Amino acid sequence: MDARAFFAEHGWLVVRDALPADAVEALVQACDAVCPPASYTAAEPGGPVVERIAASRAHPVLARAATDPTLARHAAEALGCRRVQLLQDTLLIKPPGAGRVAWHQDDTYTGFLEPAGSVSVRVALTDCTVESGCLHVLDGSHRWGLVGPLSILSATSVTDTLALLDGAETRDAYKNATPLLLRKGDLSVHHCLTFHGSAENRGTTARKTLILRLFDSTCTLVASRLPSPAMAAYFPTDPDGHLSHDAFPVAYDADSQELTRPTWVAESHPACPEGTARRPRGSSR
Ligand SMILES: O=C(O)CCC(=O)C(=O)O
Repeated sequence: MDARAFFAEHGWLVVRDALPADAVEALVQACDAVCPPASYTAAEPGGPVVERIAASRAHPVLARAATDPTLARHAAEALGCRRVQLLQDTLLIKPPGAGRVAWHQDDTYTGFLEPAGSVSVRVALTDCTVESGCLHVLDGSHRWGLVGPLSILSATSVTDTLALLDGAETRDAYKNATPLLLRKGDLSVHHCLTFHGSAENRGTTARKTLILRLFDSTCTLVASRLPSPAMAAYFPTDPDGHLSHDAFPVAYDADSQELTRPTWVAESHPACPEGTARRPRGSSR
């Protein structure tokens, strides 16, 4: 089964060895420069997950990776579209002891795009095991539609929307949770309607992940779903409602992209430690 067919059926996929080893090392160094390990080694049990939103603004290697076509191509293939744009990039670090990320669908937070045509591409910067609190997905849940209300640009924490299903349905769903076991350098892709969450890191080392949220360029903005008309200024569109390429850069275009080895490998890595966000206990967004 090819990647597109697998994704259409399951709502997630895994790509092994998605990047060359030196590219992965460059990302790890960039991650550690932006979020120095000394700043999060002492998490108490159930403590916060560290999240640095828009880390690409803090480091050139992360900036290049955020729109790297060799990564974004997996989003386009999964979605079955020609072109994808970057919505957001995030570094997520789960130090030893850090707590769970509640079951949710990303569309709860990104549902200002219509149709629901975005994915998260998650690059493993460390091995991701059950012990280190890897992501779990509910296979096929992207076909359930959105569960619960939208919570766009207003949420301070991730709400467990799986709990909104009928009790028996929720219990059955948990039984089918699939752990996405990744080795360093692998990546996973999940659909914005796929239920996912992660458990506490019971290991002794931090789990580090680079997350790129990418959307099909044919999606349009539903400005009425933004919290206020003023917010539309942050989501410039063309006359047809497609988000602008200046604000949301094209990361992969099947019609114009030549795939090459990532150009950001082996660059210098200046430290830029300020502004690290922490998810409160139970996770936030
Ligand atoms: O990696 C995790 O633990 C959670 C990630 C997540 O919620 C997401 O990628 O949307």
